[in-house]
Amino acid sequence: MRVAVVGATGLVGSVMLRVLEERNFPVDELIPAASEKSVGKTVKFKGKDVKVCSVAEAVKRKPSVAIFSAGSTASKEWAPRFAEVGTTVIDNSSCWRMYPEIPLVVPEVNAHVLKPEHKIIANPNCSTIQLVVAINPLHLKYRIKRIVISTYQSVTGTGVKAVNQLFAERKGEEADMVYPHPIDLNCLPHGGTFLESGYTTEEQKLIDETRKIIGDQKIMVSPTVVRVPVIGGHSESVNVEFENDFDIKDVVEVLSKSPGIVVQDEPATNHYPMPRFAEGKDEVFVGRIRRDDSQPRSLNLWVVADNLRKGAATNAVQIAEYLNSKGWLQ
Ligand code: 11C
Repeated sequence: MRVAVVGATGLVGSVMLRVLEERNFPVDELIPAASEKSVGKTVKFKGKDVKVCSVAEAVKRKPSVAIFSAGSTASKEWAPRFAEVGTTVIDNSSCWRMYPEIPLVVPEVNAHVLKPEHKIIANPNCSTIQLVVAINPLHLKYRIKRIVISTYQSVTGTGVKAVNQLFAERKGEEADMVYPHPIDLNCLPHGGTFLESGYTTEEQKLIDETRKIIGDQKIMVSPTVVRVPVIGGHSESVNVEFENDFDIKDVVEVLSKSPGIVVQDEPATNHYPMPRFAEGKDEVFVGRIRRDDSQPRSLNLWVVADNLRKGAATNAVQIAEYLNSKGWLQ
């Protein structure tokens, strides 16, 4: 199989290469592509140096699958060109996610929406992916009415320049400012850009993408996105109100048996999910599972995942694995 990784030199692109290697995706030919300034550089794949080519060159090589992590502008321009030559595109940007005809997929939740004719498939936003992996099994059993979510998002979600800002500030060096404020020893209630509604683009994605992936437009979502001086993963405080009541032991059992979830919930030994320990892992970690006594049929959860892996690269590779298992990649 010929596999193109578009944006191969970026933060998510480099994790994508590692995930393809680790999961032993059947790559016969890797086609790392990036913007003109990176053409000619090399990336390491399975112990070999592979030359980075232009995106136009990657299209010419008609890959079986192209996994994009190069931003919305590149996806808008190039995804249709790959699709025209028969390549299936799995796109990490927000560009295609809300088009009704484009599937938005988290394999544990809605792989069933994929069809052989889909040539562009959208990978959701990182904070949505970990949320829906954790709550969909509970939705299937108890039906979700409303979610109140506050996120604690890693600077890696913004990109390598944000990581550099954090560490420059920490060392007392002059930092290139990616955020409008210092990020070290601080929290910014600001992810993405502000919309007229007063919400941010990151918050709006949590509303729209959650409904689309779970397939229920009636679910109410009340989000607050916060950027925190953390690397390793995004954390989420999630309050869920259900239509039907639950038994807390059953909730723990459902979560423990659901694919992609690891329950870490032993308060007596201070065992709960944390981004430092989610880093490098593919699962979604769920803990602090407790009834919300302030209103009926409501539950509190703490949900953590590595935003570059399950939140981006791993989810994209899992989609590719699903397509391959069906024999839908050329
Ligand atoms: C963040 N979730 O942490 C973002 C990064 O729509 O795919 C990914 C943005 C997106 O800032």
